[in-house]
Amino acid sequence: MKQQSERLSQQSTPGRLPRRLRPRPALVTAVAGSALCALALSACGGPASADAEPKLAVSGAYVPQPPMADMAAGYFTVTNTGGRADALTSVTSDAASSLTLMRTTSDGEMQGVKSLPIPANGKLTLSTGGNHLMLMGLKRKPTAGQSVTFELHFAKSAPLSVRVPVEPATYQPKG
Ligand SMILES: [Cu+2]
Repeated sequence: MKQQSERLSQQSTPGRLPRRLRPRPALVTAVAGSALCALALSACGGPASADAEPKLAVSGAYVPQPPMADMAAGYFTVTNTGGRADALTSVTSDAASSLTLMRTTSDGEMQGVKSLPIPANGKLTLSTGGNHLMLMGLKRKPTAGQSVTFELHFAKSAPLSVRVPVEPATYQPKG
């Protein structure tokens, strides 16, 4: 009966609380919110070994404003938090008729490739001087402040559509 009497005393307490302790509804909402966050975290952040599928996300995508109107480059990172590898097999865009995945060899030469690997629990990075996307047959010259759309196609995962900002030619990505 101890619990019941505590509950009773709690119920009767608010009326006697000093004014500064009264905004209880806000407090209750905050607690419920953090409980939901904890649930979501435990649902999504489980051990990778229990997850035999690739789980992909795209970040840091941009197109530097090209010097000429016939060719541009695209850069982005694909992060795989799943326990299975995947591969980027092609990219399509509303901005260009021909997009080619390229890698830069150790001699500094560019080479078109059919796909780029995305390791399990790893990432594929397209960045200046390394792997990149070449856009040819531009429908119009991409200008800083605009954006284009990339649709990324993968060997296993469903395609991902990404809105990609056009940055000034001198843009340096952070990190
Ligand atoms: Cu290239």
